[in-house]
Amino acid sequence: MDALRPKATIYDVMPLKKMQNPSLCAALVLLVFAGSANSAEQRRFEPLYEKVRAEQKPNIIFILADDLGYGDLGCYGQKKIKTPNLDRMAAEGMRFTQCYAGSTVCAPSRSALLTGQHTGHTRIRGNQAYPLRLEDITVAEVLKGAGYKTGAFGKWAMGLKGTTGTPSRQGFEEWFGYLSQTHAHNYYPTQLFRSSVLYNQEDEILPIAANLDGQKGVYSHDRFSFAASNYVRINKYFPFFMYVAYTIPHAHNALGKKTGNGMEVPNDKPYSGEDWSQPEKNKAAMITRLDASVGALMNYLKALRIETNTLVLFSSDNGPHQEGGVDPKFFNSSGGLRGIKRDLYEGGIRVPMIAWWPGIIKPGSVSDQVFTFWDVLPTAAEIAGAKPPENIDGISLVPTLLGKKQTNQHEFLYWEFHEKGTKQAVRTGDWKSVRLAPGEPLELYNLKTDVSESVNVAEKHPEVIAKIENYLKTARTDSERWPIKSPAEAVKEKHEPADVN
Ligand SMILES: [Ca+2]
Ligand SMILES: [Ca+2]
Repeated sequence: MDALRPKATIYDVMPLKKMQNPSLCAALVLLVFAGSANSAEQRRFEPLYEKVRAEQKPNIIFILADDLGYGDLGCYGQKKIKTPNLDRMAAEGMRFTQCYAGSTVCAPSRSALLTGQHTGHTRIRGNQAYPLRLEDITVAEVLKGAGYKTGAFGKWAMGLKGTTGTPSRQGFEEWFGYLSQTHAHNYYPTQLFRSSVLYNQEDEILPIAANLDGQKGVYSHDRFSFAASNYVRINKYFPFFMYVAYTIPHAHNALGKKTGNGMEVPNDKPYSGEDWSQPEKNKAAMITRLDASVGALMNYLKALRIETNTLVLFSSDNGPHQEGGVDPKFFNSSGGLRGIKRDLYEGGIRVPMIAWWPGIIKPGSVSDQVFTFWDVLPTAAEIAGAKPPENIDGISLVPTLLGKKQTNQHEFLYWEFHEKGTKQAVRTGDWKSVRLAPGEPLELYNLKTDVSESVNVAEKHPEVIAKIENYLKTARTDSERWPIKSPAEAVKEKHEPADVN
């Protein structure tokens, strides 16, 4: 696997910038633990943010889990699966209770994340292979334009080799991972793809000999962690944006169909002795392994002394699955919310979100600010001092991260989902509305009093329904590939639904 190990480069002998100065870092760390939440302290945090930005543009890391539910982490109420590092990340940073993924499955969720547009506008609105176009502006392109180094590792799903949607054509200078999401189901692939400006490679196939002939020599997740820490080390003297799209705890569906256990992981530690089914033990082991990887990266940022200049965001692309032999109820993976992956109820789209930035984000904060995947691009752009594209749906959440009042708020949030016909959902204020098929009545729930969406109150609030119907008139532009369809029309279409996740 030495081919994957970047050689020492000119970057490694460049002088330290002031932000890497140990005494300044120590001063910042002292500030973090200095006081309680009051406005005087808040006034101290703000100039620090400006000072950090003035020294060097802050690094931004986005870590994405795959099908991790709202209730799968200890800091979100999980009782059985151990996630000490993510819990620590929340204790040292800000935990969001109302974060929404872009969609309820992989590809459209990532399209919303990367383009700053919800599924009424973003290019990719379903899981079928369909590439981003060159004119689609990604967060990587925005940050690259602001002088950032850009790298992505893991699962891509925004375009196959040879299309306009590959990472190297969408702003990422360094890339290593799976281009196809179906390929990404296999945790022991015999090959992966790599692109690199540094090494002049574009979607070159990287054979993994250790996995040939059914061998299980290299677990891809571990290799992505390795690539991520290398990327940070090589780019530590530059502002960088790194997107780490892990595949845990997604099921290996084909393996699951064959053996009944698609939860593929090197071992089931530390759950081997539990009285659970093997797929559930493996699922827990996968999540704990992911947790350890995130912890190692946080420790590495501290060891490199760049943690006070690096915002790390951790989230998941959609709710928990019922695949590979697991039952999402077993660990209460939806965290008490209604529904799972493929639902537009909260369990399908509400996800964990932890923001960590020692010295800038107040430790142990919990925010009920609504945070959507399409807010990531404008938030990152503001931090980088870049101008976001005009046709986005997101808003910058920098004020929230800094503990300031968030005056800019969404009027409404929107999702559409196109498997077995089109489903739509809207959230405005505390109201959440779901339409299960075109022409069906809107369901209405008050999330403040009924977060599990158990009582449809549509008939009692015609004025809210009228308002949401009005939003729906302007919420979307038509998509050639994903028009609004009834279930009957969807059945007629040959290539839908594809068995990809
Ligand atoms: Ca997913
Ligand atoms: Ca582009």
